[in-house]
Amino acid sequence: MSHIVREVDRPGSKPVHFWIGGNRLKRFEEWRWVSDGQRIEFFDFYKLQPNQDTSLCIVLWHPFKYDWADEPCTSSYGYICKI
Ligand SMILES: [Ca+2]
Repeated sequence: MSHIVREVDRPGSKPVHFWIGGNRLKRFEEWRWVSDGQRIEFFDFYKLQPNQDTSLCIVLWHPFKYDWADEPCTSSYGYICKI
């Protein structure tokens, strides 16, 4: 993940959060990749994340040094389509 962070966190760039295409349909359900429905088997959530009932999508969260956080899927952030 460090190569992604280097790419999105360049000196002087505006801090932005990034969707990575992982979500779940309800709290306590499995996290899956939106692209193919595969179950996510590696997680990089920041401590105490995920932590919200209504946050069902995974985002690289800038204040957490781009560790993962759960956020409401309707929030407007940047996105990463393919690694
Ligand atoms: Ca959260």
